[in-house]
Amino acid sequence: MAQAFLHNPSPLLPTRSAPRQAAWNAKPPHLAFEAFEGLAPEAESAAVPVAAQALAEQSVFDEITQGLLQQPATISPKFFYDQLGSELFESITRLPEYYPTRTEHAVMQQHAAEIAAAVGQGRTLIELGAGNCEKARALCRTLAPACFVGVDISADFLQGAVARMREEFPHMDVRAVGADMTRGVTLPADLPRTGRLVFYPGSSIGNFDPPHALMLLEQMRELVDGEGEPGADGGLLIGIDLPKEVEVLEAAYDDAAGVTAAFNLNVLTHVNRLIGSSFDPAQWRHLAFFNTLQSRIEMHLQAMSPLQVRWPGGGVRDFAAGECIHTENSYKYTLPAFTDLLARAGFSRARAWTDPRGWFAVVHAQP
Ligand code: AVJ
Repeated sequence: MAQAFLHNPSPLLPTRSAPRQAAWNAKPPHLAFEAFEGLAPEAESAAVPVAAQALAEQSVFDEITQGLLQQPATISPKFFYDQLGSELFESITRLPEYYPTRTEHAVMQQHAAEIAAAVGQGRTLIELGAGNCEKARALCRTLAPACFVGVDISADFLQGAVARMREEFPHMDVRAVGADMTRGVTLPADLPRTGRLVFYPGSSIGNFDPPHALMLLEQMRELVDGEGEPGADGGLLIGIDLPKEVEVLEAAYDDAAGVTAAFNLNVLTHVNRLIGSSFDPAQWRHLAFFNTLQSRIEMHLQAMSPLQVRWPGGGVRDFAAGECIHTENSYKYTLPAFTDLLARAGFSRARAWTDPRGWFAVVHAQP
């Protein structure tokens, strides 16, 4: 069964022991094979009950209000994606400054034949954070999977996208799962356990700090292992945004047209709807910068004057002028750092494709 992770109180224990044979690099750098060995002794993965799939209202209220009371205040980036937020994110992906989506697309196009050969045909394709399913649509044309499962926190947005997938691929078994990945994904019980390909594009893994990214990758490894099915022969295809010039990174998260600012500020409107709080987005401004030490873009909302935010049940938070709410991290991993994380999550084989500038990588990993 899928495990809950962000709420897992136990230490992050690697769950794999047996080192696999390394497949050494015999390709030019932009087609690099990454190889690694098993790193850790056998350890029991902590058994945590599967969390409810639906966004339980009480837990959303608790999660958001706890974040607002922290020092500094935080709002999880998963709350960006209401209907408008999902649409604003779609607009971001078309901005001239926002290179990740189109670079990932170019990498997938450029190396389509090799990627298809590596991952295999007729699979059960499971896309996490599927959104508009645009990337899966392109992948389905080359991979002809037997089954497609779109998983996204924005269930309504996903329904429309999945309906369009059914139209384009009438012979494919198409499913939609509305789920908050950070609480564990429960797939339909009748889903094949062998030949699964988990697809996690867009460098969304970068939204999690490395310990949480490790837990997510472990959960993905569980899913591709067919949740314990012997000979499951599964894989993971994942997009990774790589470190690059700070100017390029910062422009991508602070575009001239202000779409990213609108996207960031929209989280306040969404939070007002979710918990009944009193945020006035006009009192806040968008901040984005690269934190070099942590190799991450940080997005914040900064109060432009002293203000107070209230919510039902007597909740209140005062903000001084200039005080910030931290809304997002977007980690940029080097390929060696990321393949190390994959290895610790139990993926012993990985192969990466990148663009000529080395801005973005698509990685195929197998247990
Ligand atoms: C969807 C997490 C990949 O971090 O680049 C885009 C979200 N935030 N602009 C990213 C985002 C601001 C995006 N991910």
